[in-house]
Amino acid sequence: MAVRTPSQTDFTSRLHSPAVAARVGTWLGITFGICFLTGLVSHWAQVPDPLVAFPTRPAWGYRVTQGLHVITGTAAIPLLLVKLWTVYPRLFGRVVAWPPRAAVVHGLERLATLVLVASGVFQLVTGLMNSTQWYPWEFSFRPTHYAVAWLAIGAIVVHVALKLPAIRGAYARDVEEDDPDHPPPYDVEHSRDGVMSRRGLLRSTWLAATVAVVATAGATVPLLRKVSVLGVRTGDGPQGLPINRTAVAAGVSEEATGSSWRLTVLRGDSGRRLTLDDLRALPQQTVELPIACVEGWSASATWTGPRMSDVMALVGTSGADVGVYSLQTRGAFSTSRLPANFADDPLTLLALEVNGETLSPDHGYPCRIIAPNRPGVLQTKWVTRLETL
Ligand SMILES: Nc1nc2c(c(=O)[nH]1)N[C@H]1C(S)=C(S)[C@@H](COP(=O)(O)O)O[C@H]1N2
Ligand SMILES: [Mo]
Repeated sequence: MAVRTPSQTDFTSRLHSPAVAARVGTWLGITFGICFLTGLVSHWAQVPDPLVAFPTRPAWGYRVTQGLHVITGTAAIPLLLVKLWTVYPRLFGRVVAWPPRAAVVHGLERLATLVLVASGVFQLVTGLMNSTQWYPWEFSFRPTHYAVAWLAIGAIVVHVALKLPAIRGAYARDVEEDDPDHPPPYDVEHSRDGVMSRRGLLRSTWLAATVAVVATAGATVPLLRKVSVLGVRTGDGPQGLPINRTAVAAGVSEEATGSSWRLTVLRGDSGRRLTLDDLRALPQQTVELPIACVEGWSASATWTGPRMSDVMALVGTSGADVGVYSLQTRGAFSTSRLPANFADDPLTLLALEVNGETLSPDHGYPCRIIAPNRPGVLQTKWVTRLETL
């Protein structure tokens, strides 16, 4: 039997059309755009020493931007799958074009498409895996996801610019109508009507994206908690708050957090060693602040403890970044850097209690950082040392 590569004319479904591609592509562009912008915010919040300080207000800001990041990324998954399916017969199109100018444009278009597909799939797959806490790769997630985001957004800009005439054309007529100037490559008379109209495909696509959002958004939108069957975090957990990593998983023993525990506060050569009772003797504040995990879940809680600025004032004046070190010995989350504007903020606490109870071991007993507008990953638990940087 002779085997041959298919050509575009073999794909006779009317669903493989610019009419569908342009419409799904628009929503894909919107979701990737929101993902990109909210991703920049998340990156800014996490770089150790940014050019411009990340603001401490609004206190709920990171909860909203990171929630949006993960929700729009999730919605983009069904959109990307439909878009790829709609356009994939074009892979089998003519590679060589003539005259040279057309060949250059065509080559560029193909290159942009290749970068776009590769980076888009990479971002959604690694992002989804990250939001389920599955890290089977060797590379560091955040810098990689950040670098590839620029590739993706660049390729989107080139792709949209090159496709603008086709996009305009697609929106100029009804979805079910073909462009008479650019008829489909196959014999329209004998095209397969298939099981679905283009409108039907678009409706199913919007529905799939909505289901994906509703099934996961409850991780951060309290009203949706009950319906979000796929929500990575349910809002349950000891003391009414989910746990990211338990004390056992972090290698933090009961012995280390027992009566021998001390908090070392350092400023240059001068330092203090404080007991838990010393911290309790400082003026106590109660604030309501969310934990907003980069993985997309978030939950609000009431925290009580001394202000960070009051603790640091024990060793001198404020105004410096503070290094935060935990009892956890390994792992990237065992330390964090508290920028000066966060360390001085009246809402930033060295929390001893959550929701009216002493912190449970898993929530960071004896004490943890809680600061406004800060990624969860930087709200360090089991703190043992603070040091001005
Ligand atoms: N020492 C330490 N602190 C940590 C972590 C960690 O792994 N180790 N995880 C962080 C992450 S990713 C999040 S989202 C929050 C979650 O806080 P919770 O487990 O009390 O809800 O803790 C942060 N603090
Ligand atoms: Mo997190």
